[in-house]
Amino acid sequence: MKEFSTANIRNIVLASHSNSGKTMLVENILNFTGATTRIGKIEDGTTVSDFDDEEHRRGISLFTSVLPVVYKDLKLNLLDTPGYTDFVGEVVSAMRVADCALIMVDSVAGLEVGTEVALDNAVKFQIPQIMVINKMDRENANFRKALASVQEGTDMRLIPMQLPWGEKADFKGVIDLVSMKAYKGDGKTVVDIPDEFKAEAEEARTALIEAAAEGEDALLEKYFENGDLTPEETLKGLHKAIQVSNVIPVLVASGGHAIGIVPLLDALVSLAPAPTERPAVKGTTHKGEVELRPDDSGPLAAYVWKTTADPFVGRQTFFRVYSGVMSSDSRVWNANKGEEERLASVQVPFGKENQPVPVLHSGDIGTVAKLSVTTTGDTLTTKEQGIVLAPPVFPHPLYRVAISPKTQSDAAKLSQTLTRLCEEDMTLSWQMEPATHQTLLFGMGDQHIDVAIRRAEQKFQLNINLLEPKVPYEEHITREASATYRHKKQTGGSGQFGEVSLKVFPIEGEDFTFSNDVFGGAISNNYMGPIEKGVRNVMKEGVVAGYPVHNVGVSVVDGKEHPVDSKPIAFEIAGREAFKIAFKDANPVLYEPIMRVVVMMPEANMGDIMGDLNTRRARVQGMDTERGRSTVNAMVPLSEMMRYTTQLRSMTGGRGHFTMEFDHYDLVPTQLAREIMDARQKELKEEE
Ligand SMILES: Nc1nc2c(ncn2[C@@H]2O[C@H](COP(=O)(O)OP(=O)(O)OP(=O)(O)O)[C@@H](O)[C@H]2O)c(=O)[nH]1
Ligand SMILES: [Mg+2]
Repeated sequence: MKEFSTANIRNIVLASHSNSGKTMLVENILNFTGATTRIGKIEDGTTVSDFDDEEHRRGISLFTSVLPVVYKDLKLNLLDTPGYTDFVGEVVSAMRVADCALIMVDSVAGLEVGTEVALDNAVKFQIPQIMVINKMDRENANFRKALASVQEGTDMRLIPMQLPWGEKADFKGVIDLVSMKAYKGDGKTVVDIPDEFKAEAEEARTALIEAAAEGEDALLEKYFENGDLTPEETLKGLHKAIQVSNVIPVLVASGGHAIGIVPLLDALVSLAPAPTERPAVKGTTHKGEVELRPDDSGPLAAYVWKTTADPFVGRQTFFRVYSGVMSSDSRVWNANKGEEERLASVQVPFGKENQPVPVLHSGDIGTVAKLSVTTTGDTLTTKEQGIVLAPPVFPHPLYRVAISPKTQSDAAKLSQTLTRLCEEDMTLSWQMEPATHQTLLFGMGDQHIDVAIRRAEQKFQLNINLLEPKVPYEEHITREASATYRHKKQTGGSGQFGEVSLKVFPIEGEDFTFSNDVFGGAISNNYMGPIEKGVRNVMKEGVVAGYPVHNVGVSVVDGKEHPVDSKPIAFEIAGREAFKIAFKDANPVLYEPIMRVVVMMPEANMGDIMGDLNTRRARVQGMDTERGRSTVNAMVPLSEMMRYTTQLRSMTGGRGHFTMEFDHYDLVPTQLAREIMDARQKELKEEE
């Protein structure tokens, strides 16, 4: 690929609800511009963008692909994101580095949850937007209806820049409201607007010109004077308007059938801002804040927005240059890690391929292979400058599963593989839960987890079983109790003897205290260590429900020893058993983690959500409704929230979201605690 300088680069993210046709639009654009010689299909797993086996298996995009398209001397870096909710992390990371968003809408479905997510993210990242009503060839396609439904769901102003030339099976092409011409099929053939569309086109053009005039004061003045703008002025105005106002120009296409490709590409070229037109980017250095402009002569600052780990291909690091240039065969400084990285060759990504180039200019997106310490969110810069660019805020993964390695060899590579998988994906995380001895994997939903597990299997040969995650309950006691236990084994050989009397009592503020309160030396001091060890071991495993013991004081009050048979192990066992008996007698209870939960949903779902929260033992602490969106704050036990991700999605048609963080531990209601304890005792019996 030839070299493109900053002014000739456009970074455009494609975002929408799943299935709106992003990947197929890109596929057809690639073919139309001569980048490929054949058009792949989703169903056959042959598109350039969806190259991963898992994407083929599922027939949807799972990862963002970078597809540069050369058109009219510009390089359009198209970032094809997945629309399926679980993979929203990919959308967030792509939006972080894009200068413009192409929001796609299915002409039959109209506004969908994924449309809202795409629009919300574009607004959050403050990138100008262009919309396409796509799949206009579909049975039941309805441009006006789709447009109206999206308009209902957003404060942005949707202004058609094109109209469909026919609909459904009769969709022939696109009527362009700037040139006031009709583009047939892919758009290479341009004709006059057919008579029956003329009136509609004139009317729509007026609205478009008005919106364009808002882009610049000079244009607005001219529009007031003449009542019109030239096509050049209209494009110039729209180009500005999408950057400074809340206008979204709306295009029309049938990407999968290559209808409307030329007018769409033309619109992208005229409307999408160059990197130089975007506001300066803020970075931090040890000297303070710096403002970066996409300028080759500026200090190097390249933000790493994506990493892929593959044991065969090696690690691929995707970056966007915000200032300076990235050159092959050079050294850069990873300011986050404080280490130097050697770049062999910088590359231009094209789906799964990478083409080495000597240099990538400011504003461009590229990859580099086999960096050693760099991970997503890092900044590559020079040691002198040490610039750091902030990563975006990713949604918290709240869907949890427990996993266990299938074999010994899987166990050996478990933590390393999980760490690598989580490095690739900022919405995936893992941790060991000491209270339940489980390895937990957190993701955005069941599909996300499923993909991660399959990747672990296929890429890293790590085989894992899925388990139900356990709630990290705690065992506490509520009153004082005492017990004596004698451990005695004196038949044949060397014997064992130890007797311990101890007292347990609830304490606050501290997890555990242990004191030697034996009078008159009934047992010698050096058996205290083993007794404490015995107690501590049971505390880890729990006594009544299999969960760790907390907030317990232990006082050893008496005991007996034998001049020959007493040894540390005997006292360890006696201490352990005495503790268990006393604990059971001290009215044990369970404590559970209580989460601070915030649920956000459309107002219409409020009643259902509140009703449902009630069944989850929630304590609602406040609610609020603003412009059709409601928010509920509540304290809810974690045990009731284990599958909330999926349940909330189904209650709200995917429009509900929630956040959740640990707040405190609280008492489990007696009946429920009884059930958990009984289940554990049954399990222990079965193990015997
Ligand atoms: N009728 C019609 N079908 C289309 C068109 N474009 C794509 N499709 C089909 O719609 C389905 C989804 O297309 P994709 O391109 O994978 O949609 P996407 O937006 O990339 O979906 P995600 O990757 O899940 O976000 C596939 O079966 C396509 O063949 C179109 O213009 N018209
Ligand atoms: Mg796709």
